[in-house]
Amino acid sequence: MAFLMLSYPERVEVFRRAFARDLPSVPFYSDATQVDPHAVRYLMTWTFPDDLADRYPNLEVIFSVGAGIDQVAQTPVPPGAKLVRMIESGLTSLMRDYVVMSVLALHRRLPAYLEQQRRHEWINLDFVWADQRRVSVLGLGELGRASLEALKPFGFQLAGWSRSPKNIEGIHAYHGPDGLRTMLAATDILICLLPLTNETTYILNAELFAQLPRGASLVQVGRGKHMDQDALLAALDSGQLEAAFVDVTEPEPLPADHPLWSHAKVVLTPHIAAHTRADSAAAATIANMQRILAGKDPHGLVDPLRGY
Ligand code: NDP
Ligand code: OXD
Repeated sequence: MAFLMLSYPERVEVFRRAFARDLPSVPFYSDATQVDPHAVRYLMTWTFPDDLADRYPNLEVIFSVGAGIDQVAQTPVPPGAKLVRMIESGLTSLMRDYVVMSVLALHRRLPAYLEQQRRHEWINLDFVWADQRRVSVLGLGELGRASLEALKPFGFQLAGWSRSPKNIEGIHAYHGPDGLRTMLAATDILICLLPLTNETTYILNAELFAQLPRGASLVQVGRGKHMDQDALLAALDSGQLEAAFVDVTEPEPLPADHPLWSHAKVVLTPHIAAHTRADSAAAATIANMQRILAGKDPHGLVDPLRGY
């Protein structure tokens, strides 16, 4: 039995030390040429090749190094193998920070003030009190819920949307297509924290933007393929949307001449909202391995039918 981790050396070293200390019964490898492919039962990686099942015929669990698993959605998983996405406190805290930063910046109209600064203008813009600002999250999973919890102390009116009904203290929870329509009509700042699936591809489109109140703003931290970028540009240019933080694009990076690079109403960041932290991810993975070895389902088990 072996655990093979394919990632960059600094991260691998942290995992190697953690496995040696906390799970010495599971041999840990990071060099695919050094391990008998038949012994590999557990694989941690970001992407994997199409011939995975032939290479590692006894694979039982594939762990994604990151929270998303859309990068492998089209790749065949060996029959019977489970797919597990990353749930770990370091990644969650980074996302929480990014969402709070961008929501506060949009709430206090930072993109408009930066534009005024570029024009050497000293003008007080209208503002809205936090308790009158409606902030909604698409996706009430690990990252959506943590972001909403972090926004609570500011006093915003908070809402979220998921596939299944939820009951979360202090949050208006909506679900399904009707719930989405109702939530959008009462949203000033919309955050996308959905997984990319067949159902959520291009969910941020002209029709959705039109359902938001005029002058709403967007934080796009899901995946590039969630958003029709031309629709975003049109909504910003028409004033339907006031501003947007965009962390994920299609493609990444954008071509040098793409209008999103220099749009005055857009803050563009290079897919840095969150990433996996080696030490906390190693601890979470070892805890998951202990669950698996005890015959339990790991946290973050992906449902192949739902696609997340
Ligand atoms: P989870 O799987 O924990 O949560 C997903 C949420 O989305 C769930 O609440 C789920 O509903 C909801 N959802 C899924 N499909 C639908 C649908 N069709 N309609 C309504 N709701 C839906 O994911 P995480 O919170 O861990 O991660 C979310 C995403 O964040 C990742 O998949 C990735 O795309 C993105 N991400 C971006 C990063 C960045 O740096 N920009 C870093 C890490 C992640 P239900 O609860 O009912 O199942
Ligand atoms: C992730 C990411 O999914 O970094 O973890 O986007």
